[in-house]
Amino acid sequence: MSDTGKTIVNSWNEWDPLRHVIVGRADDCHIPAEEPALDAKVPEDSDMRGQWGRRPQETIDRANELLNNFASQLEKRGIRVDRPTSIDHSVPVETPDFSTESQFGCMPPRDVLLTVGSEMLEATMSYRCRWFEYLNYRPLMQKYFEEDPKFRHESAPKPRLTDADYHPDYLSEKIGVEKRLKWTAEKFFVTTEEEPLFDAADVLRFGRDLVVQHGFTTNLKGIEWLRRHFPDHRVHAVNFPGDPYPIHIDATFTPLRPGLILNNPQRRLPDEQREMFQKNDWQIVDSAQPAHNAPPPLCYSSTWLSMNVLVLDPKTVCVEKSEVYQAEQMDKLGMEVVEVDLRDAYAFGGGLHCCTADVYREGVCEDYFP
Ligand code: ABU
Repeated sequence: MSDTGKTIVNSWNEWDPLRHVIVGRADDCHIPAEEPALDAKVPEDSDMRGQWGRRPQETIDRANELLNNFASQLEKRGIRVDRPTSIDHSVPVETPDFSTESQFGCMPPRDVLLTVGSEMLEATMSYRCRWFEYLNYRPLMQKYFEEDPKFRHESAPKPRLTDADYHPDYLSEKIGVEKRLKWTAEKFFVTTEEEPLFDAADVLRFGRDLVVQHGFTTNLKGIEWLRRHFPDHRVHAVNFPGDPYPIHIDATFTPLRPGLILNNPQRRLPDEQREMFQKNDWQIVDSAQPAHNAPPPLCYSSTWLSMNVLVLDPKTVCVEKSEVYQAEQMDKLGMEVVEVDLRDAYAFGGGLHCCTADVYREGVCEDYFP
């Protein structure tokens, strides 16, 4: 154990100056075989339907090239970057309750790791293929544990992910967007309330307040588990009825600095959930439109990865290079834009926020909503 007493892990929000971050790797990423929660997210007209197996090597190499370049860009700005250690993702996930043919990958870290202050919490996850994904990050967790005497390494209870965790209505081939929108407006999602489930990327950190999306990957029991796990925080459940495939909050609701949030104009936060922001004079503005009409090939995510930006400090933000409308909006909002080429890595699980996980941001836990 280090006797230097150095603080390695500290991050309370999405915008304080970033000093240390994890950037994912595309190594050995797989398109997993069909399974309930994953199928519900794959858009009905997607080129991914019915396909699975290891991703083509040339796409893995290209994604790694872009992720490595992004890591170097951050390092050149003085930010320490760590990378996961890829496990063999071709190994099936087998538990007494289920089995899948392969895993997913070590992208994107934001889905798995939630940093709150000096704690890094491994999420339960809700896809069977992602059950062992935390193992890619264990060497880093061990290192932080050795180096930082205050680091809290936590793991949420592993879920059983039996069929009881998923609503069978979502498993039919063609549901149609209209019905999906009706269901999501009614908060009828693919995951049931069988046991606590959450992905870390459904959580946004605003100091004392955690804002958590209730959707496909996080259920109400998962939100309640977070509430009990973080007793000094206020945990708020939000949902975005305009999203027919609601997973992960970070292409929907993007805080840029204290007092300013971008909201996806197709996935507006309902009026009754805006109260805490309005009462404290926070502005929620519609984000710019994406620059693309469709996601890249074999991509789970929507075109709204345009707003999946990484804030480096309250005046500086990384925006994907081709997302010209988003960059223009950031400029008008007074942010310095750092362009990052990442679109060819989107298929591996997301954009600039997704493909990172905070380790250290300057600052302390503040109350922005007194
Ligand atoms: N992981 C963020 C993806 C959200 C979206 O597809 O819009």
